[in-house]
Amino acid sequence: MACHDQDVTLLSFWPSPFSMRVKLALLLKGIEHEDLPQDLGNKSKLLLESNPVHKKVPVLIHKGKPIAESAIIVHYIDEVWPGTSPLLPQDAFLRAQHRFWTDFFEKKISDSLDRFIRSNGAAVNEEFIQDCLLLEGALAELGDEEEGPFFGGASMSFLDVMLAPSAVWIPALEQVMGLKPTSQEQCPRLHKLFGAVTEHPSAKVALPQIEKLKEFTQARLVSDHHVWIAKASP
Ligand SMILES: N[C@@H](CCC(=O)N[C@@H](CS)C(=O)NCC(=O)O)C(=O)O
Repeated sequence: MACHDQDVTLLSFWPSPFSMRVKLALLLKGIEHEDLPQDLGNKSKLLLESNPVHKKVPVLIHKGKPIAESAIIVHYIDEVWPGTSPLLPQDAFLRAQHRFWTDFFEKKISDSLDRFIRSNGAAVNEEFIQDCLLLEGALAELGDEEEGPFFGGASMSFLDVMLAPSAVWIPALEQVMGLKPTSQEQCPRLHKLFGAVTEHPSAKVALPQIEKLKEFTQARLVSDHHVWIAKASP
């Protein structure tokens, strides 16, 4: 059931994987919100005032108070609107595992993808493959395959929300820039998870179509790959 009158605004940018995470968490929780797409090439006063430290999206403004950084925002959403099934596990050890693998994803996998893009597809991605294999191991250990494809089993958990944008970004980078991701044989569970993400009703709304991301990536490559994120408009 949707939560109304919550006074929630999301400052976002549609290709941003970090914005996608927050949008997905809001949709999973049924939280009514206003989405204000931002022009990152010409940052609004609202964005600069709401995130004066990093000046980046996403920012969630709840009752006039801004919160920045996607993982912190999703955590906040889960605390304020726990609902019947919180995104973070009840068990403290499992919660720590979700934070650990989120941190791992940011520092290793997300960083590899970023370097790949910034080097115009030239960076060797053997490290990326090894890191995906480690994540596959974590999914085999933490996610109950009989319950469902996600780290959270049948439903998306915190870590699934953190990883979800990769379900559209990795294929887009593969098809436009020649990224070589892991095969289905190497990472069967991750492939299943990303497949389930693309089929999930909330993710279908929160994440853009792969085709749209491909067009975005292609256009940025043609203009200037060094500033391709900053120059884009929604
Ligand atoms: N660690 C941040 C990363 C946010 C981020 O990098 N946002 C990008 C869009 S994908 C941005 O706003 N870039 C504008 C800029 O760097 O000036 C998070 O998790 O929210």
